[in-house]
Amino acid sequence: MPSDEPTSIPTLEEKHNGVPARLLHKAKRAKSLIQDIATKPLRPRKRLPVIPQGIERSRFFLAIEELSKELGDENVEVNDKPLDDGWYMEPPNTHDGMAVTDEEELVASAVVYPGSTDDVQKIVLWANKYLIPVHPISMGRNFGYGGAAPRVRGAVVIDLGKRMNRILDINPEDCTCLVEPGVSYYALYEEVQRRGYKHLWVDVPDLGGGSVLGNALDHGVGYTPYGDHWAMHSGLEVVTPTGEVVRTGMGALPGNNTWQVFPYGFGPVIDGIFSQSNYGIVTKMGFGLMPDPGGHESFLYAFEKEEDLDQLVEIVRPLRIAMILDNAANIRHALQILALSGKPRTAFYQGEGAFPTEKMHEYLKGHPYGECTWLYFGTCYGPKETRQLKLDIIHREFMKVPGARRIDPTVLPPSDYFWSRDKISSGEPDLEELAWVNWWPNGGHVAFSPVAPTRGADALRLWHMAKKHWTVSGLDFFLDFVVGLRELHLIVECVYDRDDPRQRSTALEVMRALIDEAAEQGYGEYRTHLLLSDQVAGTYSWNNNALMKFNERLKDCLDPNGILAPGRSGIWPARYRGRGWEITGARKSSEGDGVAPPPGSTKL
Ligand code: EUG
Repeated sequence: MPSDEPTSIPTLEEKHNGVPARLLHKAKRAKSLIQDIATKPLRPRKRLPVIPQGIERSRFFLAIEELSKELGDENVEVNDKPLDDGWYMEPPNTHDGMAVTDEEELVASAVVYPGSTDDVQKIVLWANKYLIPVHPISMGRNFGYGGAAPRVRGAVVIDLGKRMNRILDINPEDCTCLVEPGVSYYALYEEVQRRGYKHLWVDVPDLGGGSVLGNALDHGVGYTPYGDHWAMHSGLEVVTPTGEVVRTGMGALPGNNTWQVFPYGFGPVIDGIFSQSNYGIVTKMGFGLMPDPGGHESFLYAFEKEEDLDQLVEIVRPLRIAMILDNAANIRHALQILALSGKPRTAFYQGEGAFPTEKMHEYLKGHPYGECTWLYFGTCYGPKETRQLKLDIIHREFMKVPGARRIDPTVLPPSDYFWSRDKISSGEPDLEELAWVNWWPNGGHVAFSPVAPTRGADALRLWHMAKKHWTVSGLDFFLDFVVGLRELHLIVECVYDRDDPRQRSTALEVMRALIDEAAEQGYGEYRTHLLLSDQVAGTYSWNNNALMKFNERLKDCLDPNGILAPGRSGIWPARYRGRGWEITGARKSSEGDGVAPPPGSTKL
């Protein structure tokens, strides 16, 4: 890692993806913790830039020159420098800063910076002219799922966020907003405060650096009662792969004043085909903002035994569906609490293999949370008398689990992670969640994210499945059971040293094994890493892959030249299909070109 001073961290005033000034001290601490143990060097690279398959080198440069003329030289950058992984607050836009394969595999040939929807159209038309694959990112912080990386090596990354980062509207009466791709949760929150809209909350995920628009497109989750980001959106503006511009919902009606208040408009709701897809580039998106409910109170319960998960989840289901539990449940495995200290694993244990459970319990004895296996972080909303009714029911129900303990927040120090969850659950984005990536030097993470019904038996089955692979892999997993409303998303984050090829390939292999094993038992992922997309898409195979066939028909119709994010969510355009681009697990990555078709395949 380059030896930057932690003070070089850009703030929101300086950069669209910077850190709010009020969190700069936390960012400095996080960065220096990462730097303290970083060992991964910048490596020299060969024959740059990487050119996408199917185009001559000289023609590629000609195309780049033409685009530079259209957008301005300063808005087209060839990726010919060493791959600097940066860190969360200073993420790369040329590759995945947490690569789980050889870092050269998923890299851009160039990055372009549109300044308007017009510019995005120009880029798309250019890509069609030269048959160059393009890969849009909002802010590139899709960490654990591929970051900023394109699936097709050498694709041109369209970094939307750098210049398209305006908050176009915040409406304090309707409680809505309209944003461009480069608006982070940090930026939106700060702007709401700056305008003095104290009654408006922004629903924020565990970390606030992500794009509000991008997170919703990827079906991200937050922790106020408005936690389902996709469900809370209203209205898109989209550039299609052939360069048309479409507004969805009420946005199609000229002169409307309802774009952000009624998501459906008239006719088919096409918004869905632009989420987790490669059918269009979303340039504007509207959202509902929750009014301050008049108070909130966070709570924390600890559960002793692994098997308690069964009873706990059975208790959670009816309470959550009835919205007595009024934000997304966050049930964490206690090992993550050790990692949230920001200390590396070696500070707790120097041995090989999965972290020993006894060790975890030993350390927790000295922690304010005490010895336990699961922790439930939750929040109730409303004025005292309203929320107390809910808190009392929750307490009565949770305490039915033998050994359950309520942890009194008033005894927790102000620096405790609990207070970070309390902020996030009341719409204030934070930065604490980063700490666990430091479990290993050069820490990276990749997620296995299956969906289950909120049932004890399912939660337990997924836990046992994860635990088996955790033990065998020898890497550690951080588990988070998040109950949206009726469904449970289990998030298993596998952490690794991204400069250790053995750990990286173990992490990827264990993800592949989990995806297959989960599918055999009827579970599918809600989101996945771009290298695992083909495999996950393959598990959604009902009726002879009818869904993928439909997706492919849409793709070929909307993107006849197959230029937009080929392979995204396992959807390959006709030009690429059946030529060896799909990675389903049988093929191992190889140095440098493991994501392109193997030798002997039909070229594009
Ligand atoms: C997290 C949550 C997610 C996800 C990836 C990570 C949080 C980790 C609820 O969805 O997909 C602490």
